[in-house]
Amino acid sequence: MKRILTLALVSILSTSCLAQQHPGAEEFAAKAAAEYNLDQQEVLLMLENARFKQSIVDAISRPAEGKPWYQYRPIFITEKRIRGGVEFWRENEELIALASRKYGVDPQVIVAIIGVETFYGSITGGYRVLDALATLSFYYPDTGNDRSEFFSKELMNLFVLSNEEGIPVDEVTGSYAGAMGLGQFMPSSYLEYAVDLDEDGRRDLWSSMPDVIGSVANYLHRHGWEPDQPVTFPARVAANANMELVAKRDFKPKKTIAELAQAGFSPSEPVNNETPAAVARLEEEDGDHYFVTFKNFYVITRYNRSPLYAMAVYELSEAIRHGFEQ
Ligand SMILES: [Ca+2]
Repeated sequence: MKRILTLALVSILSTSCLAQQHPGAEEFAAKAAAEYNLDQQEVLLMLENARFKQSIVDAISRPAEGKPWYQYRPIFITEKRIRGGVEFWRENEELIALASRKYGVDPQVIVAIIGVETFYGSITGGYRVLDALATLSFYYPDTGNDRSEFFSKELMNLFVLSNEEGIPVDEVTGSYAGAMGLGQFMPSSYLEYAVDLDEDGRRDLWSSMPDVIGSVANYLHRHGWEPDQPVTFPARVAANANMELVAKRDFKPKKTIAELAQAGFSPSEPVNNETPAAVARLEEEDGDHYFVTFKNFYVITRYNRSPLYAMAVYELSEAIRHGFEQ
């Protein structure tokens, strides 16, 4: 009896220490119980196990997307990554064809996303997702853009995911931002878009290649991918073009090609006048370059908001397709 009391006391003491260690943890656990029907005490104990990581704070403070395009591009568009993509496609040809057909997504884009995210599974991130999400929920650095609420929701979804799918919260690894597996799915995306393509009864984005490939395809499909349609073309820009139409964060196509032409932006290839599009600007060493972007470009930005990311995925996908068809 005494031993049980002692254990209970240790548990209570460590729980109260935790509140000091992670500001907001008690509130988080209460919310987990009230809104998600999770075990409050279990969540608290798990959070106690979460470690603050300065390296995660440092990494989120200097994302690659802060670079100009001419410095960002060579990170992802390399001979090695193109060759790796062709090999990955050949190795998983039937699965990729199956997912492409089933979800209506061009195969080279499925390959390129996995290539940009994790180099086809060879770099999936060495952080515990629990540490990453707890650090970014409770200690988000002052970068002028506080995303702690976003990460707090993802931390909650990690507990939900663990509860629903039996994924061990304190073991799973991912990126410094908490993205998991070969396709780098955040917990909310895992819950919403992961699929069990190999039909073994569980969605496994770490070690089931069918589930990984199917889930990436399903993610793009659910965000509106249009198969066999263009992603982007370079734009010809008139001297008096209306630069206010250049998108910064939101690449949802809101103008027709005809309207953009009137505003001074025309795609380098013929496109139906009624097609919705947007305009992106990317910085090359010799100055700004402009692109007419379509629905599919927007869909890629659902994976990562940066137009640099979408352009890198697109360029890599085209280079891989070229290599694959040779
Ligand atoms: Ca499965």
